[in-house]
Amino acid sequence: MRIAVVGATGMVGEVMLKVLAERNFPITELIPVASERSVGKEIEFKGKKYTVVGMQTAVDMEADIALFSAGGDTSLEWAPKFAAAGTTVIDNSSAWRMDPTKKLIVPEINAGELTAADKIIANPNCSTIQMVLVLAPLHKKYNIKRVIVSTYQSITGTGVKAVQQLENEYAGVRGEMAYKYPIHRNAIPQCDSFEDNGYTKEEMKLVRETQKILGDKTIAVTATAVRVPIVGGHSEAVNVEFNNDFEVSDIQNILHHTDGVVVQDNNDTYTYPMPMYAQGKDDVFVGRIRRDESQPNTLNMWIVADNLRKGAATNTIQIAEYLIAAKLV
Ligand code: A2P
Ligand code: 11C
Repeated sequence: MRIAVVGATGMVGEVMLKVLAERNFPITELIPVASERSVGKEIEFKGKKYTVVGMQTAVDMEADIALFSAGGDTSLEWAPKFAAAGTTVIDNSSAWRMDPTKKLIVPEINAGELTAADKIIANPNCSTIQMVLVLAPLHKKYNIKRVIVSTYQSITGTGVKAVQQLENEYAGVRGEMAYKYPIHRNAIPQCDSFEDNGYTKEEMKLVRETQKILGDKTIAVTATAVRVPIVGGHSEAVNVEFNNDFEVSDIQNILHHTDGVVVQDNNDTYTYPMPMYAQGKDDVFVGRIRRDESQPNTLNMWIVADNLRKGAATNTIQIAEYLIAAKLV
């Protein structure tokens, strides 16, 4: 496979290169792509050096698959051009996710929807992926009525600028601010910009993307997304009300047998998911699984994943692996 990584010099792009190497993805030619600023720069992949090319050069190279993580505007402009050249685009930005003509894929849940005609495929938002991976098997069995989610999101979701801001704050150095406020010793109840309804875009992604991936618009979701000074991953407190009753032990058992999910749930040994342990891992970790005693058929959970891995690079690459295995590229 000839693979273009668009945004290869960025935070997610770098993790994509790492994950491609780790998984021994079948690459015959790697094409690192970034903005004109980076053209000619060298990046390393599996001990070899590759030169970064610009967008039009990459389109003309007609790769089999392009993994995009270069922001929404770049995707809106360039993904159709790659697709027109015969390249299948898997896009990690929010540009195409809610487009009714595009599929929004978490491979363990809905890769079966993909066909060879899908030339632009959307990768969901990081905070959505880790939540729906846990919700999907529970929805199948107990039917979800409503989800209330509060997130504690890593600064790596914002990109290099945010990591730099936190490091500057640690060091007491003045520098460019990724956020409107200091992030060190703080929690900022705003991820992404605000929509007209008073929610942030990140909060509405959790609502809309969950309904699209689970294929059920009747699932009610409400979210509060908060940025915290953490680098290892996103954490989520998730309260789920089902239409049907459940046993907590059955929930644990289902999640034990769910691909991509690891249950870490033992109060006696203080075992629960934390971003410092999720960092660098491809799984989604779930714990603190307990009944919400305030109303019937309701569950509380704590879900953690590395937002740059399963939340972004790993999920994108798993979609590419599926396309190859199913002979759709
Ligand atoms: P560059 O490094 O040349 O700016 P992050 O989200 O970590 O900041 O990374 C964004 C990625 O998207 C980088 O690889 C960046 O390249 C790339 N990128 C940003 N704007 C464009 C653009 N207009 N065309 C192509 N790539 C872009
Ligand atoms: C965050 N979820 O942590 C964002 C990052 O829609 O792909 C990715 C934004 C997106 O802030």
